[in-house]
Amino acid sequence: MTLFSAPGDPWSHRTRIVLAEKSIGIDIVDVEPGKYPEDLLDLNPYHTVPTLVDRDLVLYDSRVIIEYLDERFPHPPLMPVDPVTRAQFRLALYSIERDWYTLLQQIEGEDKKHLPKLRKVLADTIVQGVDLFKVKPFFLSDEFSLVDATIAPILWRLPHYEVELPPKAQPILKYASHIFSRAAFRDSLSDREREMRR
Ligand SMILES: N[C@@H](CCC(=O)N[C@@H](CS)C(=O)NCC(=O)O)C(=O)O
Repeated sequence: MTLFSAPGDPWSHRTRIVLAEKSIGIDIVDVEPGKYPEDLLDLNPYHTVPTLVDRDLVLYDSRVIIEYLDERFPHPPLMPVDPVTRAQFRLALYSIERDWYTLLQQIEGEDKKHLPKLRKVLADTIVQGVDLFKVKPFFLSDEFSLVDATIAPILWRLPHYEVELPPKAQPILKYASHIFSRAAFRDSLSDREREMRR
């Protein structure tokens, strides 16, 4: 299997976290946004990373990829079994992608004028969910899940993008250091991501 991944991209990062949690051996091809190689452009009509190649199967969109990995490599399972909790976790994935990832993408974008406002909106959006991080060691669960793999790349990047969480976000910071201390999380980091917190 091959994963085309950008070293600073949070969508690629969540895919690398899932690979590391499941100890899946894979060739990771580092590519730079705007300079993707021809073979990647031919494989993925949307010209995005991450893109996974598993023999004849080509998958893009990190959600499609991580759900495939969880089904193809069932141990350890990264989604709950019961349909209601699964649906709730899928809803959490949807909200984090739609709210947190979209805001981070805007912060990464060109328009410096709106940066302070966008940083504050992202911090406020994250803090809104603080109670969800008080209940269990992982996101609403005793076990690490795809939701944790999705949250972690954003929390990891907050200092790099100068997004400051207020004091009441303490349970989120505690949750974050718990996730960041996992061996799989450390293994998932590209050199560029390591630099983000040096
Ligand atoms: N929803 C997609 C988003 C992927 C995405 O936007 N990837 C960026 C990473 S930088 C990308 O490849 N953009 C195209 C480009 O920069 O040329 C996913 O989950 O994979």
